[in-house]
Amino acid sequence: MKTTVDELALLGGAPAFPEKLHVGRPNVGDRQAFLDRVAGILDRRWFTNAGPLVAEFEARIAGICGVRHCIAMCNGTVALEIATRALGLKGEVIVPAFTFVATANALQWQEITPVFCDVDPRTHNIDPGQVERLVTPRTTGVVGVHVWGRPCAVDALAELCARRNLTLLYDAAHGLGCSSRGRRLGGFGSVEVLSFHATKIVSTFEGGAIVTNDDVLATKIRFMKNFGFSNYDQVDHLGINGKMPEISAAMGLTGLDSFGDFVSANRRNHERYGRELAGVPGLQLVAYDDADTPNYGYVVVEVDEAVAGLGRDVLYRALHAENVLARRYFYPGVHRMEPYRSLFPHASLLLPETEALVRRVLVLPTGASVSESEVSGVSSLLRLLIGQADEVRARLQSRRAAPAVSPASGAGQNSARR
Ligand code: T4K
Repeated sequence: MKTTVDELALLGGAPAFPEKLHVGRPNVGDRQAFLDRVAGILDRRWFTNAGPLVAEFEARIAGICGVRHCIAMCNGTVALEIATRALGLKGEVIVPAFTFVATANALQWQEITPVFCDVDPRTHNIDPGQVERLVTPRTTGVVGVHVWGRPCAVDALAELCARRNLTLLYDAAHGLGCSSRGRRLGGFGSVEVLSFHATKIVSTFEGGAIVTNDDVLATKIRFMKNFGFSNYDQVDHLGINGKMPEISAAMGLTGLDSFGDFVSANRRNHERYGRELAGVPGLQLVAYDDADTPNYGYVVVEVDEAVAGLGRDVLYRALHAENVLARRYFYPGVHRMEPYRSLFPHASLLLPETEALVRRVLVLPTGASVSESEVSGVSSLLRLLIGQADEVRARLQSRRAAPAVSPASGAGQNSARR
């Protein structure tokens, strides 16, 4: 464990971790169970198109979400696109600016205008009060995102959308197994969309799903993700290829077998970070609401530079230099990414909370492959950095002032610049 500023990799010391420690390292589960399932796929010679493993995976996901239908897909982004198309959204759709870019891209890709909404700084989720102010005659829907698996203000959004005659759907990419006051994510709005990307708590390598209680919509979505086919030779809707292959379902089922263990590992890490970072000035671990059931998939801290003495970006660089690949999700905000930055150059004026949040948030490594001692190691680095913030700042300043010796020498050569 490092105890002095001189040891910090940002200032020329050796990295604390010999291997890179990732935020989104996949959870694997029982390797042999996965390989057995793969052997079954090869034996059956049935690789995709409504295979038995996909059907089993869909049934288990529907069970977890407490809904009647799950339609598995090739990824969460295509699932969002199919969902918005199946729901007939057009014109303008209101989305939070604090989300992964895929939420907005799924709309823009279909020439639906994403209208960026600010978030509640406490929950990081779309603010229903702001949604109301953004509704225009062209608005057809609202996409809530359960950021970090923390449920949106589902009741307020449902009331608002019913009153304004808007379609409500949710991007629940982070939300598998989470619930809001005893009500499971997956059953809110017209549909909810899940992601099973490698970085998600349950992975299918790439993958996603639409879950819903609407029988008619589910049938339509099922056709749409298979080119529109409703039968041999019969196409009833414009469709696309959004199918999940069997090998992905094999991985997903293997992950689901260990889902409880993954949640426990995440929870153990989250609680350990909580204990280790308690009382560190200017560092606030984002807590999950007691009334909700989270999957603890993300460990998120907010950095208050005025109190910590160091800004989020210095901590980010310092951790990267130590091989801790913390992430700044969702910096700089979707509204500041192309094409939105050019299309809506003044969007930030309406997004003060998002603008502040994207400069404060740091996501730390967790998952079943991250051990408690690694959590301790990351936490001790943050304690050292903030505990010695004045010294770190002074040293960084003097390094900036000093003439460079050679491009490869000195601090930061291990630090990623992303
Ligand atoms: N909506 C929301 C709210 C989302 O967060 C996402 C995806 C979507 C929709 C869209 O769902 P999908 O179409 O992806 O199913 C990552 C993921 O690629 C993305 O799925 C996820 N959200 C987002 C939050 O994180 P990047 O750009 O950060 O990916 P990347 O390659 O930098 O990897 C993230 C970390 O995970 C790195 O530290 C490396 C590590 N990693 C990654 C992979 C792929 C591994 O250790 N192993 C791996 O195999 O987006």
